[in-house]
Amino acid sequence: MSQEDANLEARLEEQEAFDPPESFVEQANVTDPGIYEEFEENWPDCWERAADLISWDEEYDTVLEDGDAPFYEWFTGGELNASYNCLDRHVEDGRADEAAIEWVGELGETRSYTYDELLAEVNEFAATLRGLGVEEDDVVTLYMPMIPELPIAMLACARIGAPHSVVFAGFSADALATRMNSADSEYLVTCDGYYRRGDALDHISKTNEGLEGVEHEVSDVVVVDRLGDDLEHSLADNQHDYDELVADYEGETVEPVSRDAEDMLFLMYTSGTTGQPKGVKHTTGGYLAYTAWTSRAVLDIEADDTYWCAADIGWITGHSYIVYGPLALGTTSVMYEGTPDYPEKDRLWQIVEDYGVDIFYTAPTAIRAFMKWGKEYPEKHDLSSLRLLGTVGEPINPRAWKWYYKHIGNEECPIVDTWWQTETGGMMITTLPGINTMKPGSAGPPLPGIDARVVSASGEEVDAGQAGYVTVDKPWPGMLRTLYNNDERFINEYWREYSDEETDEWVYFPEDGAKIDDDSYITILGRVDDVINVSGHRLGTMEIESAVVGVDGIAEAAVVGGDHEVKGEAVYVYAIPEDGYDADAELEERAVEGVLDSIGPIAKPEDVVFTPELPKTRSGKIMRRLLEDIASGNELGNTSTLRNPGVVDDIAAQVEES
Ligand code: 6R9
Repeated sequence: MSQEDANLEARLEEQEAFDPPESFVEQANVTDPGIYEEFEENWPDCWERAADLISWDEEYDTVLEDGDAPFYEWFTGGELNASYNCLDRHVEDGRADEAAIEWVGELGETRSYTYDELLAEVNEFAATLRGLGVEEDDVVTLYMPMIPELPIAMLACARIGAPHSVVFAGFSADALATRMNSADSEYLVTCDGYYRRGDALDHISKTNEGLEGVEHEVSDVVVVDRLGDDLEHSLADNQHDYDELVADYEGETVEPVSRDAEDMLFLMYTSGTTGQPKGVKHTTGGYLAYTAWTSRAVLDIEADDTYWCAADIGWITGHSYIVYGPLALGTTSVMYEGTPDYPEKDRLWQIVEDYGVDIFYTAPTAIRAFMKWGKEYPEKHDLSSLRLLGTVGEPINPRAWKWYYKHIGNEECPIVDTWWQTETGGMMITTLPGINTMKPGSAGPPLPGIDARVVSASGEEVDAGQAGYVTVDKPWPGMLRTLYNNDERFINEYWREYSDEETDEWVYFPEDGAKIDDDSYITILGRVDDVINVSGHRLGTMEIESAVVGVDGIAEAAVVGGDHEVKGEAVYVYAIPEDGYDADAELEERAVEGVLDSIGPIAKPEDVVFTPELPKTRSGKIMRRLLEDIASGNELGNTSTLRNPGVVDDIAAQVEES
């Protein structure tokens, strides 16, 4: 390292607060610090500012309807169509020839869709879905990787008022079946396969295996041909080739259906405390207004920008900030099919340079990988088009933040560290990039109008410097409305903990721990439930445990998250073999297979440790904390409350050996 570099590193390391660069502030969408007070004084009508970013077919009568809390309703009486808002209105505004989606395939091919072209594709696929018999309110499952047909299908569903349920393509056949069963979904759009690191991956076999587990009749399956001759496969009677089917509807248009603001736009399944994934329900008006508003205020998106969220549309981040928010604002959204290190570790920076990306949004796990690969990769490229950087999905450590700030942003781009969840629909806690000082590692204050706090177990706000739990004490437009077909679980999961049902005061509990700083900034510490965060992806330990226990030869298992340098957390399995089975490499392999089959490669265990016993309290509960400490290589906590304290040392010794 040169002396100059070393000085710079030393300066950065010490610096704890960063003011937004002047050049950014001068042009930012939101710059008046008075916005916080304005929202507070004018709550809930302040949210009309978000609703004003949307075109309504029918104006709403009421901003917030809280008569049946916590089943809140937003912008009631209003009617709108999300696909109209993301497409038609921009075409009508004379922006037909502006790029809506710039797609980059892993093998190097590109596809560019102007707003006019995207609208035409969406119209044709909407007509196709109608032709298959899809009606308003039928849930259509989309099991697709990062190919343009995915956002096209989402917007086509939105156009005809059919909620979509996107299942991440990396999820297993079982996961597809569970979600289709839960949503009673009779239609599926999928593809033959896709490319990963240059290899053609078979997706249709996995799809077919999943379909075998669907308990009701599936009317139609539409299959996008992504691999051409690279994969031979046959189609069953109810399966149709996407292109052939759509060809029958060439040039057709479909009038966007006016949806009630509170009609469901989509379902998104996410992991929770129990083994069953939760079907988070988002509605049309509040969600679209909220994602558009946060895209504008936090990501600073303008129509003329080229914006890139390098997430997968199979997760909420991609729904809100690749598709709905950015397209509602009429910007250009970049979509990349592949991995960041294929063919080389500078792939993303090549794309930033090629497209002149203005705004880049990714996860800390990716940033830690970039750091590991080295600054020479971004240095090969001209990244001067960048104006703003963002992160999402997990806490970012200050070192990674500073690396991102310096080596990607050249100290000229503010970073927004945005805390939010599948359930919140959009960002909740983050700095506003044109207003607030940034503190690496701390997400920042709650957004204007968001009443997030850090409280103790009994619900009292904690003092500065103290840790506690995040709560949100007032509703917001992007919030989930319920868990699909399960109002009771909705109340139990999110509202029971801190609400006072007698006085009808409802408090949302996101199940995250946090610390409050003396300037009211919130530092998120992580999940406080049985959910672990692997590379920014949310996984339920219970789901993984049931997969492991489902393997022949395994009697009991405990799954925990342990610290991991790049992934943040990684999956560690502790398992007791059944009598008569050897704790050998074969059993370990089958345990890993079990997880891959029931969830997918993202949940792949880092290590499987066999043990004759698991550490348990006297009441028989597995002490996960201790296993987490072992997995993370931490000092072991108190073991005196255990029924079987000796087992902990045995396990720890075994882990050290391996
Ligand atoms: C958007 C998304 C939600 C969980 C959430 C929290 C963690 C998300 C974060 C963050 C620290 C951030 N999380 N953003 N933790 N800082 N900026 O990731 O949704 O997949 O539902 O995960 O992710 O623990 O509760 P989702």
